Amino acid sequence: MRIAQFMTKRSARYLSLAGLALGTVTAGVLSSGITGCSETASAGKPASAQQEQALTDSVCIQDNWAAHGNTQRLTCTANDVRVAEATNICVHDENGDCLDESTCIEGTDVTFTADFLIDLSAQTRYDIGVYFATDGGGSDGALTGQCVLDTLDATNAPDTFINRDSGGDLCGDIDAAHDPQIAHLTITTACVSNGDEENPILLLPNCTSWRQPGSNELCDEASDAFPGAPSKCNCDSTFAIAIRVEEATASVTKTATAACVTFAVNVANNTQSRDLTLATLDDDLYGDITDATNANLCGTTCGQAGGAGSLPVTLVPNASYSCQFSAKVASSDSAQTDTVTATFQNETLTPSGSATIIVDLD
Ligand SMILES: [Ca+2]
Ligand SMILES: [Ca+2]
Ligand SMILES: [Ca+2]
Repeated sequence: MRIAQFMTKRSARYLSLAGLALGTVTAGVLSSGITGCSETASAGKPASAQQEQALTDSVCIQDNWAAHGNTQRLTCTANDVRVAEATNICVHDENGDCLDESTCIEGTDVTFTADFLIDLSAQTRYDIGVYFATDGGGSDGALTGQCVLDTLDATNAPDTFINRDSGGDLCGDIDAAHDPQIAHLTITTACVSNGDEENPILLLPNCTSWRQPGSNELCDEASDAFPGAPSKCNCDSTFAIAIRVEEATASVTKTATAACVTFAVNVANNTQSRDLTLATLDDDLYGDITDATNANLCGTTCGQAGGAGSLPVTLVPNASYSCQFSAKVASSDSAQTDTVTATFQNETLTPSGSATIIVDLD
C-alpha cells in the first residue's frame, strides 16, 4: 500500500485594526488553526473458497516426486502433456459469484475457476497430474514451494474424462480421442503479476506429470500423480491467465481549505456618566458572534454565560466587555475584512470595529 500525503503550508496574517469612539469596538486577530481537511481511502479484499475437487493435494511436483523416495532432480524436458490455455475464467467474489471483471489485487489471494486445456502431443499418457504454484512460483515455478495438484476425473473434466486403467485407478488419462482434456478447476493462489507492465495478468506457473507405458501404476489418490521418470513432466513458469493484476493502492490526500481565525472583541463604554447596556454583537461576514451554534464560527466566548458573560450586560462608564470568537476563514490570496457591530438597549449608537486579514493556505 502506498500512502501519499500532502499538507500545504499555511499563513495567516492580519493587516489592520480599527475602532470607533464613544462606544468602541475593537477587533483583533489572536490566532488561527487549520480546519476543513478531507480524507479518502480504499483497499481491496481477497476472496477465498474451498477446493472443490476430490483428487487434489497441496504439493509441488518436485516435492511430491521426492516424497515418493526419488532423489534425482526433475528435468521435465518432455512435452507430452502440457497446460495450453485457460478459458471461461471466473474470479470469485466473497460470495463465490463471478466478478464482472477478472481482476485481483497484487499481494492478496485470489480464487477463480477456469477451464484448463490440457494438450497431448504424444501417444496415450496416463494418470495426468496438473500442478499449479499457488505462491507465484518463486524461482522454480511449480517445482517446489506451495502448489495445488489436481488429477482429472469425471467431476472436473466432465466432457473429456477418460480412464483407460482398471483395478481401482481413479486418475484420468489422455489419448488421441480425448485430446485436449478440459479441466474445470477452482484454484486459490497468490495474486502475482506476470511482470508485463502494460498488461499485468496473473502468473500461474504450472507443471504436468504423466505416466508412460511401462510406468503406469495404480493412481487412486492425487499424490500418486507424479512423473514416471525425471524427464516425464512439463513445466511452464511463465504461464499467465487473463486475470488483470491490480496494484494495491490507496491514497490519502489532505488539503487545508480553511482556517479558524480568532478575533478579540472589546466593547468599551467611553461615556463619563452614562450606563450603556450592550445588547448584541454581530459580524458582517460571520453573523451573530454570540450564538455558539452559528455554523460560521469555530467557537465563541461572546455572549456566553460560561465565557465572557451573557448579553444583555450593563457597562458602567469606562467599563468594557471583552470576548473572542473564532471564525472559519476560507483561503484567499486577497484581504478579507470583517466588521463587528454592537447595539445597545435604548440607545441608537451602533459602534463597530473591523479587522482585515489574509488567510493564504497555498
Ligand atoms: Ca516454486
Ligand atoms: Ca489412469
Ligand atoms: Ca494408472
